[in-house]
Formats: sequence, structure tokens, C-alpha cells
Amino acid sequence: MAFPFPFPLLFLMIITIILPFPSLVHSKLSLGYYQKTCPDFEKIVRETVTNKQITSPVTAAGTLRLFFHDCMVDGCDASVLISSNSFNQAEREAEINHSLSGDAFDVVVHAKTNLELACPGIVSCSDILAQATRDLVVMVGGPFYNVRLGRKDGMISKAGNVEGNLPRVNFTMDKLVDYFTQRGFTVQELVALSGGHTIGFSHCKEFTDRLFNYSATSPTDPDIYPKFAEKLKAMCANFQKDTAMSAFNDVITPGKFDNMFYQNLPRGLGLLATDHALVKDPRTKPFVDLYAVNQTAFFNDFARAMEKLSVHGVKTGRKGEVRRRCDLFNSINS
Ligand code: HEM
Ligand SMILES: *[C@@H]1O[C@H](CO)[C@@H](O)[C@H](O)[C@H]1NC(C)=O
Ligand SMILES: *[C@@H]1O[C@H](CO)[C@@H](O)[C@H](O)[C@H]1NC(C)=O
Ligand SMILES: *[C@@H]1O[C@H](CO)[C@@H](O)[C@H](O)[C@H]1NC(C)=O
Ligand SMILES: CC(=O)N[C@H]1CO[C@H](CO)[C@@H](O)[C@@H]1O
Repeated sequence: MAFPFPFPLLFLMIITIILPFPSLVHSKLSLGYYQKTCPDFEKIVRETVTNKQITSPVTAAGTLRLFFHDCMVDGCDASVLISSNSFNQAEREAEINHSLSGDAFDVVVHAKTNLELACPGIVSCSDILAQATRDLVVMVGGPFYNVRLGRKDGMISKAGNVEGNLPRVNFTMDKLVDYFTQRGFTVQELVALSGGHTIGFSHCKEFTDRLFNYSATSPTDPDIYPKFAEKLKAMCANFQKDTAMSAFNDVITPGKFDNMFYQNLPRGLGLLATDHALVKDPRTKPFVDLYAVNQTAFFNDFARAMEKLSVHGVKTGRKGEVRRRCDLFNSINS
């Protein structure tokens, strides 16, 4: 008897047919989710983010990072937007959240206000954050990708859930790879998503170990391009007092979403230790090399990885709610 497919392939197909669980939740999301209930959804989000990005050009980077943090802690459910109260220390309170951009919170709140006027009680804050992020990435030059809609907003937001659920600059590559693979992302997706650091900035304390406290024999990481290291050291000389001092993640084209981040790395122009590590580790270097010479390959892979990130752990149906205000659970007791 002849199999129409090689046996292992057939086996794999059966597995995917009988084990659809990981995609079950996502299948409830759709591109046209608000077509009938809030037909101007796309237009309202696009106009709101466009106005905000023009007046505050840091919005795009701030929002992309906010979205990453939201999705990696309890899924893309806008739990990061919840304000703390006397009963609950919300995610925003976690130390790592202190540097989240106020403009990113603002743009979601503005869009929510405009959407509540047009179609009250319909659009979730998590859908707004996902859609706003995509529109902002496109606005600063990045690739378009589809954002399927229908996320519900989460009912839990705890500062204690943040630590351990977000990557840190002092992660070894082993730890970084584990972090992403445990959450269903490949090494290639880790490299592609790190390309988000083609925009935005980092505070000195995130990279001063590389400047002043690298090793017993060399206070400065010798891999940093010397003139770049000098500039950073001068800027961050008083970082413990001047806590606002920051440097661009992509020093060459800081506001443009492009593949310059990858071109910078082999030249010693990467800022964060985890970014520089991408070009040192044999698991990740091939992808850095590819994206550095081929922006189309980077854009394709970034777009696919963002689509995947955008549905990470989403809640649908009765697993969540459509918040009336993005910073408050609907139930006052939560
Ligand atoms: C790979 C592990 C990652 C680590 C260790 C990391 C770490 C950091 C750190 C320390 C900052 C600076 C925060 C500050 O001082 O204000 C930062 C900024 C940023 N990160 Fe990441 N990140 C990672 C992955 C990602 C991913 C996957 C994305 C999105 C796809 C992303 C997007 C951003 C953006 C856009 C900024 C700039 C924020 C702004 O300008 O307001 N990061 N990241
Ligand atoms: C990494 O940094 C975090 C936050 O600054 C700190 O809590 C943690 O102990 C550090 N881990 C290592 C291994 O140094
Ligand atoms: C330098 O690193 C060592 C070991 O991680 C740490 O004990 C020390 O506090 C650091 N010094 C500064 C100035 O950060
Ligand atoms: C760049 O990558 C794209 C997408 O993978 C591919 O189609 C194209 O052939 C590559 N270009 C070059 C010059 O290798
Ligand atoms: C942007 C933002 O909301 N950051 C918050 C992080 O946590 C600190 C400490 O509670 C708040 O003051 C910030 O507003």
C-alpha cells in the first residue's frame, strides 16, 4: 500500500489535526472582529496613534516595549495597563516597569476614549494595544502584519508576576534562549524580535556594567567600539544621580525601524549586553548576519514573530472582559 505522503509527514499531519489545542484559542480571533460592532475601529486607532506619534516621536518605541511586556506576563491581556490601588500592587508597579513610557499608556487611553465615544463597551484595551503597536511599527518604517482581534482584557495584574517573566540584560544566552523557547518562540524568533531594539532607548543603568564594571581585568567591555564606549561613559558618569540619562538602542538610525540594529552589532555599536551577545553566540549569530545584509528577511521574520507574539496567551470569551477604563478592572473589588 502506498502512502500519499512520506510516513513521518502523514504522522505529523495527524498530530496537528487531532491536537489543535494551542491554536483553539486563537481561532476565536479574527481580522474582522469589530466590522459590525465598531466599523471605525481601525480608522480611530490609526488616527489616534498618528497624532500621538507626530507630537511625541518616542511613542512608537514605548508602545512596542509596553506590548512585549504585556504579552509576556499573563498573555496579551492589557494587564500591564492596570493601576495599583491599596489592595493590589499591579504589574506597572514592578521595578522593571518603572521605565515604561508614559506616552505608550497615553496613546492607548486616547484611543480608548475615542472608541468609547464611537462604540461604547465594545473594544478591549488589549486589542487597542495590539493594533496601536502594529500601526506605530508601520509608521516608523517597519513591516505591516495582520493583527487578529477579539482579545479580552485580563482580570489579574500583579507586580509579583513580572519578575522572572521578563528577560533582563544580565541573562546569559542560555537563559535567554530558555526564556523564549519555554514560551514557544524559536531562537530565530528571539533574534528577529530583538530587532525591536532598532528604535527607542535604554537608561544608563541597563548598560553601565559594560562600561564600568565589566571584568576583573577590564572595567569596560573591549567589544564596544572605543569611541562609542567613551561617549557612553561620559554620558553615564553620574548615572546613579542622573537616573534619566539614556542612550539610543540603535545609535545610527534611532528613530527608524530598519535592520541597522543588526549591522551595528558586529561593529561594537550594540548597547545592551544581551543584544551584543546575539552576535557572539553561534546559535544566534547566523540570524544576525542574515538580517544585517537582508532587511527583507528581517522584516518578514519580525512580522511573523510579532503576529505570534500578538496572540500569546490571549483570553477570549468569558476568560476576560472588555474594560470600561483601561487602567481599572470593571469590578471595583478586583
Ligand atoms: C531579548 C530580550 C530583551 C531584553 C533583555 C530587553 C531589555 C530592554 C531594556 C533593558 C530596555 C531599556 C529600558 C529602559 O531603560 O527604559 C529595552 C527597551 C526596549 N525594548 Fe527591549 N528587551 C528585550 C526584548 C525586546 C523585544 C522582544 C521587544 C519588542 C519586539 C523589545 C522592545 C523594546 C523597545 C522598543 C525598547 C525601547 C523603549 C523606549 O524607548 O521607550 N525588547 N529593552
Ligand atoms: C540581574 O539583574 C536583576 C535586576 O537588576 C537582579 O535582580 C538579578 O539578581 C541579576 N541577576 C544576576 C544573575 O546577576
Ligand atoms: C561590580 O560587579 C560586582 C560583581 O558583580 C559587584 O559586587 C559590584 O557591586 C559592582 N560594582 C559597581 C560599581 O557596580
Ligand atoms: C532576502 O530575503 C528574502 C526573504 O527571505 C529573499 O526572498 C531574498 O532572496 C533575499 N535577498 C538576497 C539578496 O539574498
Ligand atoms: C509608566 C508607569 O506607569 N510606570 C509606573 C511604574 O511604577 C512606578 C512605581 O509605582 C509608578 O510610579 C510609575 O508610574
